[in-house]
Amino acid sequence: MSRAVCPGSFDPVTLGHLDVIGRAVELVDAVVVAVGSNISKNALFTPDERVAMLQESCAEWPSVTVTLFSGLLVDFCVAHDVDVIVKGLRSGADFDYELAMAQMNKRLTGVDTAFLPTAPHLSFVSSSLVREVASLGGDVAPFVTDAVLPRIADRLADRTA
Ligand code: COD
Repeated sequence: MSRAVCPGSFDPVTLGHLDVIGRAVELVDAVVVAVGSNISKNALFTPDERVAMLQESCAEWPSVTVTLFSGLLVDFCVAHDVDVIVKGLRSGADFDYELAMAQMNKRLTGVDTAFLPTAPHLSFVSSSLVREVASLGGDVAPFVTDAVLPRIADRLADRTA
């Protein structure tokens, strides 16, 4: 059985992430979506909240499981029998950043990384821009699922209350 991991911060999950996860579903038997549990200063959602949003967003794919991870991604891969890391590439900047990580991960434990080119209509979508646009009052409905949208609004309302 082939198993891939789609790792990320997912703060919050966007349609760009889901496009990559959905395409990974077509390529392997099982997909583990691994949510990094490090909390950055600018985080909008807790790791557990990100897992919950991903579980809702991936409910249509029975072969997808969502879990938290901490520490090295390659250690997670060994512990969960992951054959391949799947990442999305939006730009040359993504490639430069991801290439070194892919090579390091390969060197550490032999796990390979497969890159999926972003869907053109989602190439400009990132969690950080969604957070910024939403926090400044812009409409992010085209970039996230119907389940995620109200959670962003609620969280931002809590922060300004
Ligand atoms: N279209 C296509 N792909 C997209 C889009 C989009 N619109 N948006 C995001 N993606 C892709 C990204 O390119 C990335 O591949 C993935 O989705 C996740 O993106 P983010 O932004 O949610 O997550 P990142 O990039 O912050 O996650 C980084 C990791 C947590 C995966 C990374 O830091 C990691 O592996 N950390 C573990 C520690 C470790 O092992 N360190 C050593 C590395 S060598």
